[in-house]
Amino acid sequence: MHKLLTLFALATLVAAPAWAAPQTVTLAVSKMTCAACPITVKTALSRVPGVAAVSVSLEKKQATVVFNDAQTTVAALTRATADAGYPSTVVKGAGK
Ligand SMILES: [Cu+2]
Repeated sequence: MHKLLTLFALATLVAAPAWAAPQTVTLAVSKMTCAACPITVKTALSRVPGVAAVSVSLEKKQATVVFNDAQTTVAALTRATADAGYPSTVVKGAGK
């Protein structure tokens, strides 16, 4: 019985990445200098398919993004901000 539970736990771990799961990532966004910048960044991130929520802080120069990892990747998010003129790097979360 114990062995069976272990196997089940392993199977769950292996299967997990195939399921759609909401992920949260915090990005450090450079070049935000005025009140309009966060709006541009937020719009750029919101347009990425799979993004569920975006909040951008001008004070912290950070964007927090909730996204579906079956539809998009952190790389696509950082590319979106860079394309809008604000290169970003991952601060924490999503580990990929
Ligand atoms: Cu600005």
